[in-house]
Amino acid sequence: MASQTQKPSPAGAENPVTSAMTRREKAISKRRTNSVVLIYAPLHLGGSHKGVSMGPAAMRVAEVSEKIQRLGFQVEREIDVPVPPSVCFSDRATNAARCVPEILEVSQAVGAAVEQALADGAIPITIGGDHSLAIGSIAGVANHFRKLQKNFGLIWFDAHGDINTPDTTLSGNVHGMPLAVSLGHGDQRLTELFGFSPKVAPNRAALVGIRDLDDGERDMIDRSGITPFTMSDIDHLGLGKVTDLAMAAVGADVSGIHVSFDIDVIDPEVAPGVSVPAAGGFNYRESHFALELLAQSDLMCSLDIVELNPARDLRNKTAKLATQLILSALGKRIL
Ligand SMILES: [Mn+2]
Repeated sequence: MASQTQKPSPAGAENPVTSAMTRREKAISKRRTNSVVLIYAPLHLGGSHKGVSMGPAAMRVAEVSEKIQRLGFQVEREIDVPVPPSVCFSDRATNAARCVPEILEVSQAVGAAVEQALADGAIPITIGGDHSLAIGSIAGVANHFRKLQKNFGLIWFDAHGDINTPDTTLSGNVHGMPLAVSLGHGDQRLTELFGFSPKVAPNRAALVGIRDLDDGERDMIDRSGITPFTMSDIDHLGLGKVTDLAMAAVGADVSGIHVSFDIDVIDPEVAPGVSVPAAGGFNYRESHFALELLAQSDLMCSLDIVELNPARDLRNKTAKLATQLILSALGKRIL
């Protein structure tokens, strides 16, 4: 009989299925919050590719809100940030930095929404749109922690440096400048958003995954004092180790880490739906693993997912991946 062949479990041994459930329950119970606010910012004025304005719609098609709720989170609000018309876009007369007043208007709205979400105890997730929206989201995070007299760290995942200024830019596109702006360099109308600068100290900022830099950006990375991790570093050490090092570099004495995730950090074979693809990026599992590690640290306070360009995507593949990456960042686990 089966009952005679079954040995009683030795004391202390756990059923692997039961212990797996316990692990998951433990992970959920130690989350910093069970609330999320989704901020959709279909901003395309920072780059030359209008398709990024369809990013929020593609993420809704991929059911980002429903999937976050299925993971056990409350989606408290879904905010659609209005974007001004793109008449500024053809204005090459001010090509040092195009569409600054319009991007500033969007940044103010994004920043206010992010700050309010943090004040309400939620994780704001800003879905772009091009990367210039991070000027706003990081300003909102900075304003929140400044009022509490606390610090935050910044991990910026990107194939590109996004650290140009009007003096170094080759295109005038502000989506190549938001990291510089957040560190206090560049157009003063942007750096002075909410009346203080810099938004983040360079010793609390890391740039991960870079492989396509302008010459001016190389100098700026050297001079800025941020901690860079190139794709060569990732080849050498692995992305798990590099993510640990990035968290250690920015995470001393902080109450949270803002993650600004440009989908172009992923290899275009895996994530084709981006505006400025660069070969040689993260593979599928690496992309998830970096965000899983951040989730396990429970340090991520806020997240940007940017540069999704559905006009270049294949059957919404990249939006589906971006949705799954958000779930990994929020703590979705294999077991
Ligand atoms: Mn970027």
